Amino acid sequence: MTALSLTQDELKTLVGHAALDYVVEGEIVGVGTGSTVNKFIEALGTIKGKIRGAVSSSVASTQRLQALGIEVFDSNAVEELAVYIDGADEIDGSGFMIKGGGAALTREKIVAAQSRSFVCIADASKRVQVLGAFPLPVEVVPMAARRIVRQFERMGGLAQVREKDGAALVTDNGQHIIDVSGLQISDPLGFETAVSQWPGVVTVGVFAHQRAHVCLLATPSGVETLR
Ligand code: ABF
Repeated sequence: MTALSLTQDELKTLVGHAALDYVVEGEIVGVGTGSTVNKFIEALGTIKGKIRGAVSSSVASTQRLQALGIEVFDSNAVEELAVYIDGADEIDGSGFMIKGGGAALTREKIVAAQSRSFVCIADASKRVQVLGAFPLPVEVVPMAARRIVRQFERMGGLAQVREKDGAALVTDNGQHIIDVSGLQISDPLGFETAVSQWPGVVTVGVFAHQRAHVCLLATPSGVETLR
């Protein structure tokens, strides 16, 4: 393939459009969150007459979908979804991901769990050998935040409560986010299982049990499909 000279924004547009191939006509599609997904949402607008609607993983994506005239269903009003399309902060060769940079990880994991297939859309900068260079987001109940910070520090991580406008960021679910840097997550399945048990952890941003089945990776040579 010839190398294309594309900006990161153009790469996101490319992969957002490529994801349309995975949308099942006549069905409700699971839609994630983030700047790459925003490109997918724009593309979805061009075929909105061919789908029943969407289940969304964030208030922000819901607003974008509705602005395009795409009906957004409550996840409880829908049974299994054929496909969930979302971005990632990191993805490894097994489809295990770190997600949550946009603070929507809990709803993202819920919609992913409701879907038969997870299609991850990302630019090539997100592909890693081992998860952990991107600070791991963990959504927590606020009263447990300090103790969970200390637990991550005992594992060798550097953890801090995410802030916005000088105060702790509050998620769509009314919770806080802890970002943990300095981890090397060599066993994503075991790590996700263990941290998910800690009291006060709502959702850990390792998506191993809800891994991606397909990864569409935008590269300067075009979109690569990894399975
Ligand atoms: C969501 O959006 C998140 O899980 C992840 O944090 C982020 C990726 O955003 P972007 O596409 O803007 O890099 O999928």
